[in-house]
Amino acid sequence: MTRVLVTGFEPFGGQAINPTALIVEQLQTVEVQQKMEQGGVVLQSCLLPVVQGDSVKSCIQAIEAFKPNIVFMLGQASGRENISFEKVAINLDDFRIPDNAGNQPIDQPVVDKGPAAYFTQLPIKTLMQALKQQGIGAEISYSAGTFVCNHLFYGISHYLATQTQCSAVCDFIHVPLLPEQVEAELRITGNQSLPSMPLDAMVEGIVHVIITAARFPSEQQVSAGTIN
Ligand code: PCA
Repeated sequence: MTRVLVTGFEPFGGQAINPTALIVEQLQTVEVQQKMEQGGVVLQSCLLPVVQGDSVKSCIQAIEAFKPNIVFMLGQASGRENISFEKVAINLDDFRIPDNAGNQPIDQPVVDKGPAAYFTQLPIKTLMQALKQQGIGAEISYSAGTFVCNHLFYGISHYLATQTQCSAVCDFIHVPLLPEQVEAELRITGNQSLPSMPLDAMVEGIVHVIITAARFPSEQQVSAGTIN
């Protein structure tokens, strides 16, 4: 059995909901748990605060208690159209808005004297193709931003690379807004016509990603490069 930990985030930035909190809730249903069992997966999920430092600490606690083989961290990315697999975590906090505890670091490292970046060890192009074959929009992203999602991705990548008790691999996955968030986001940010994805598609996609990743497939040699 492959042990998979999935994390979601609380709402932030003036939104009342975060799709990843709802996804994490849906992953706990009996129906999903049965699919996981059939797919050879022991799944645990938890919710993290959108807070510098605390998000990483809570996730490390969950890792140490559950001892996963794979960690998927989920976050909301307003403006993204597809489920996006993050390739790279950078050692930089440069928060556009304060986090949920009021922290707003500017140009600070996530980890003092840590390496500039970590690449995910998971075969994310294979995972992307698996989603596309299901008819779910998916892409590779080469920037997780410089807010709490990147902070968590970098913090956990660094933790897994530097400790010896747990040999898990991790990735960060950004999801679009839910349709019901688009109007609120327009009010909050003034951004018009933001793309969205229904919750059912997100849950179906994340379930498929977990079961595919648990087979530890090899990476596909396809280009997913972008110029932006
Ligand atoms: N998205 C934010 C932090 C929490 C979340 O869901 C981000 O992309 O950094």
